[in-house]
Amino acid sequence: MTAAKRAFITGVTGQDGSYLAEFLLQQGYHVIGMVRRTSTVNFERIKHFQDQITLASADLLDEVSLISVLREYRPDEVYNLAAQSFVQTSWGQPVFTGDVTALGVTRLLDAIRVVDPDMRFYQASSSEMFGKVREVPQSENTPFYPRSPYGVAKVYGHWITVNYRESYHLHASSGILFNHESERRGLEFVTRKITHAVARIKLGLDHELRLGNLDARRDWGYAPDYVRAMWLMLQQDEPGDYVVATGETHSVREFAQFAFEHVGLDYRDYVVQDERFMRPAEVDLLVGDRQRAQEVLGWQPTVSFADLVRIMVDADIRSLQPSKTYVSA
Ligand code: NAP
Ligand code: G4F
Repeated sequence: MTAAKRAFITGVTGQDGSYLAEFLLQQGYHVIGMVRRTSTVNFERIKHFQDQITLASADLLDEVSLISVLREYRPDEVYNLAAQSFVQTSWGQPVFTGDVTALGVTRLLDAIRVVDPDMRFYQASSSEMFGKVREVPQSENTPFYPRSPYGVAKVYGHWITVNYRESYHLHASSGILFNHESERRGLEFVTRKITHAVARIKLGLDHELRLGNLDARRDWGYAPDYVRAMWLMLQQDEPGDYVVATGETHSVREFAQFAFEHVGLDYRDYVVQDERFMRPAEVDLLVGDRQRAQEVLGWQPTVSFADLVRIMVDADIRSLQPSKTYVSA
């Protein structure tokens, strides 16, 4: 019998890390999830399978800790999902964002180079790198024009991955993932902010939802689909970069409209525009061209925009009203 493959995930406590860990467990992997020290435990997203994975303590800010955990666990595959991932925060904390989201990638790549350059590497690149878009739709060949300290940090992380691939022949790949959401999405991101507010309003717990730019457009997919693409990239003979997207774009306004409609309400009665949630520089339109991922990886999304909104609203209603059965409009 061959030994189970070992996968090391940074950011395992986050949305994507939790779905990727579950996916890899289903594939028979031994999963090692990297966690950083916190004063209270934040294992909400992984607690239902925590006993099936190994937790390893380290931090993207500390290279020695990364070398130590890689030496100890000797993974076959390393998935770098950890980041300061909230765009709005990156203006308030630009240096910290650069340290974790940009230089953190170099620390991890360098740890791989030192410990075992045969480890395969996945970098969580982002459609935020396209920013003020140079073409529509955006593909692997579209030039980057980031519009936030977060986007700039991700461009650095992307190119240092390419550089280590070319300099040291690492099997290092980047997934340029467009926005992907789920019932595990952080409450500060606009989709979950909307679905959580819709649930609270429907249940009589709130009366309004304050949002920023309603006209921004995103290519929104379902997170469990997207972690499958990460794994597929590391199963290829050759490393590479792939856009992962649905190919559809919708505005924040449409997301709110669909979410309120799902519970029989009109978003115009509840949504209030609030300057506090506007950004110093906005990414107006994202829509991805996933042709390469579809042809080479055989990847395509399985959840439509309308179903994504429904899944998230229903989950928020269930979580706020766990003892009752709710029938949506
Ligand atoms: P998320 O929910 O915000 O999770 C981020 C993870 O990073 C958390 O587990 C967090 O740990 C960890 N982390 C932050 N700083 C760290 C540090 N210094 N050392 C170690 N761990 C640290 O993000 P996500 O939505 O799952 O996204 C996963 C990755 O994909 C991120 O790199 C993000 O930038 C990128 N991405 C996301 C999307 C999307 O639409 N979701 C699209 C493109 C790219 P704590 O729990 O301790 O805070
Ligand atoms: O949900 P958001 O905060 O996501 P954003 O900025 O697109 O970033 C997410 O996707 C990226 C991939 O493209 C990831 F790399 C990144 O880590 C993160 O996961 O905002 C989406 C849009 C923006 O245009 C924002 O201005 O929604 C607009 N928006 C309008 N009102 C709002 C709000 N965003 C938030 N968070 N809160 C609002 O009240």
